Amino acid sequence: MLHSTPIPALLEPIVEKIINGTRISDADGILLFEQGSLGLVGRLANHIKEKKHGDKVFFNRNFHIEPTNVCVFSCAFCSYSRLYANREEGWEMTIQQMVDQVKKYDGQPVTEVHIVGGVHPKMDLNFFADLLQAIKSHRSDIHIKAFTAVEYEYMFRKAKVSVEEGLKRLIAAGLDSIPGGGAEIFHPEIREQICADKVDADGWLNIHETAHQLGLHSNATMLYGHIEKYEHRIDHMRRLRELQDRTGKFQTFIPLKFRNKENDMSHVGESSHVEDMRLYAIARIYLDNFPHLKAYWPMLGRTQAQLSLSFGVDDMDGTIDDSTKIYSMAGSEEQSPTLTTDELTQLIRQVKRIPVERDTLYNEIRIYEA
Ligand code: V47
Ligand code: SF4
Repeated sequence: MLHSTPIPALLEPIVEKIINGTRISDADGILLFEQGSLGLVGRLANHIKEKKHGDKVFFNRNFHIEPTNVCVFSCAFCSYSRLYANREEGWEMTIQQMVDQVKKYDGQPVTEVHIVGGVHPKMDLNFFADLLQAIKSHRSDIHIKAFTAVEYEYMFRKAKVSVEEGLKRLIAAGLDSIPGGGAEIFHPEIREQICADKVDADGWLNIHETAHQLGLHSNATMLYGHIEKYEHRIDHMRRLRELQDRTGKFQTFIPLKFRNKENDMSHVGESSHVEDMRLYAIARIYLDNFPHLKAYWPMLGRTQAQLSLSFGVDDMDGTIDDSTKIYSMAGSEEQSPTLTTDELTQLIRQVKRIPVERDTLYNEIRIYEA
């Protein structure tokens, strides 16, 4: 596979490990970030991706609901939230308004609703349990992937319930799985500078571990390309890899490229396209126990997401409609993040991959012609 490529002597033992399917160490991961060329890490990641999924690239049909952009927290990278004090600039939806959004998809073959928003002090555990129940009573077959660990930590603390109790209550109301947001960068050196006041690494990981123990699957993200160093990325992925060794219930790792418009970190430059692809590739190599790696095209841009399919990515999220505002507000080139299924499958076919529509749990719904 790699015989025609000259490999720097320092990286030879790491390449050997990867080809033999042996886990790489943290030091190996850092060395790949420091010394691995785009061509080398890309080919290695592609080798792993093809071993796991062949030429398949997954996507799902989903839509977003964002209950509010009012937030009690003040993450420096966030272009989306409006502090509670300034909430005249924000929106707050009622349960009825959100059920009406679900109704817009009546008769359409969407399989998932992704619910995520700011942390509004008045939207509590009861409100969200009622919301989930109302959605399920209208459409019982839809998979509800809802709320980040940040929202849960606040919701459960306010309701004075344990993580286990809170999650059980929401599962009874209709919760099916948990999205990967709020992870940002776990290492306190960085977390304290970019999102000091919200749930910390242990809290985030504990919520996901408890969810896994209760039978839910979840995803994990990493906000990269700002002030973090390579060792912080590896530290972040190590914590996820360790938890995954214990539970096996993470489905997808989703690197989120930091976008710098209209937030308190606008002075920080954005990562280059080459660095984005190297990150995807090294994540695919390091996270050997994660089944899937997702390129979230509304944040990355659709052409970059298409390119990432040669760097270890096997999932392109969904055909999201324009109800999500987080990314356009942060300066992504995707100002109206909508892709029809035809457009998405076309992007996948153009790079000689096979589009596969999946549900949230990666059951295959339809394999398209190559
Ligand atoms: O946690 C906020 C990120 C996340 C910016 O699980 C930013 O399937 C870049 O987690 N630049 C929320 N990123 C979204 C999220 C997600 C998205 C898609 C799919 C899934 C899934 C999860 O958005 C936040 C934060 O990391 N974010 N601001 C910004 N300026
Ligand atoms: Fe609030 Fe989430 Fe924005 Fe942080 S990233 S300020 S928690 S909406």
